[in-house]
Amino acid sequence: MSLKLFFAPGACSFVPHAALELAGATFEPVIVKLHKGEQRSPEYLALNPRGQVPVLVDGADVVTQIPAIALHLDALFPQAGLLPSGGMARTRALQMLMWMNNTVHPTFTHVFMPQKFTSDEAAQKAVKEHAVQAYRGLLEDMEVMARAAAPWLAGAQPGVLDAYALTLLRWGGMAGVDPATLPATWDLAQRFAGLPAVARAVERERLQLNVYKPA
Ligand SMILES: N[C@@H](CCC(=O)N[C@@H](CS)C(=O)NCC(=O)O)C(=O)O
Repeated sequence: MSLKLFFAPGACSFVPHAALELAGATFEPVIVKLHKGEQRSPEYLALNPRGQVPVLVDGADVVTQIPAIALHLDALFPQAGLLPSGGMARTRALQMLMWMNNTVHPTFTHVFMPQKFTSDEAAQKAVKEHAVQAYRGLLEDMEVMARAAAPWLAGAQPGVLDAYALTLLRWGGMAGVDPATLPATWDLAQRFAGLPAVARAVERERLQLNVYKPA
């Protein structure tokens, strides 16, 4: 098996990055410098025409989209428990994974890249302000889920949901949300980052967990 992960430090690609480390996988990490626009190079667009990270290359196959990559890694490394193996626990975990990916994540995109949604600068400011409020509310919803973590979001084993929660909480800091106001999520993120396998991904990305700066 030959696995390669295209990732950007601090981006959503942390989810498969942490998952690969949790699974003890041998993989080649390839950094994509988003701030330099490397995701729009012809070579990268040939790999992923959407010009985004993450991209997982498994042999001759290219897999994009975090839920698809998560399911692919879960199938390759069933012993890692990246997701619950079956029953309602798996259904609930997939429900949370899809919500993180299709609701929370794109709301942050409106905070971080309002220029993707309008070229009007005044409108960009309004989009961002509105999205910051919406994002805060979604993190509060995630806090309720983190309070019920036992001890991880999907139950007994750490996995992709915890990696996503850590990422979304870090981004909250950039949106002006103090992680101290979300104590269960903050505790979860610190416990997750402290796992030796996850610490390897944190170190490779040189991630600072708390990036909140008071306004
Ligand atoms: N739906 C995609 C979202 C991926 C995404 O939003 N990637 C961002 C980083 S978090 C990206 O590559 N942005 C670069 C750009 O849009 O130019 C997934 O699940 O993989």
